[in-house]
Amino acid sequence: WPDAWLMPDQVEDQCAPNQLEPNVPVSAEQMRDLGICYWKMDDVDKYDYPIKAIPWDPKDAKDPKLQALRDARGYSYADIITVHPDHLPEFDQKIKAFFEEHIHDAEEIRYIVGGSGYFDVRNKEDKWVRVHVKKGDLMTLPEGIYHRFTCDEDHMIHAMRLFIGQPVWTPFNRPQEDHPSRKKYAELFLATE
Ligand code: KMT
Ligand code: NI
Repeated sequence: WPDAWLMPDQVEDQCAPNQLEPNVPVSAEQMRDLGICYWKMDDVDKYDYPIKAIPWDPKDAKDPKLQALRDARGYSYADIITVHPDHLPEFDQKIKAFFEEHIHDAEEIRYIVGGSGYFDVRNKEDKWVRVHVKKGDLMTLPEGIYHRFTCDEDHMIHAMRLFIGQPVWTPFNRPQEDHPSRKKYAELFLATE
């Protein structure tokens, strides 16, 4: 599992690690309890993923582990997004939007094929947990979890975005307490008994 830690409520530089003083690590088990799934993928470099933001057919997956995951979970769409000022159109606007706290009405699936970055998710106490994803990490965030994304200090990430069916990336910014996806998440993962 990737490194993860608690964050302060407010940050000055979103790309800095922003650990508490002293650092409070968050375990794989705690992340699993929030509904996050994780796979360490083998040999990313072997499969030569395009490093530009282009659609990419998951049927072309030569990686048997990715193939198996796709089959098991029904992922039928994939593309590759490169978050870097020279590669992402409207970079400034996008990076700002990624860092707004939001939910989706579907699972968010990211396979990091190059670079690194931070996914921040809210834990059960509504505190930010920062997850440092790197090349080879495949992580899913469940439907309805409050989260955000930022580059780290290397300012470069290539991520395969997978989806079941026609992709919809629409973020619903917090608050969304009445959104069906949020209610579903709360019932599944935040219920007290
Ligand atoms: C998201 O959902 O925030 C993104 O797609 C960001 C880029 S994926 C590393
Ligand atoms: Ni998102």
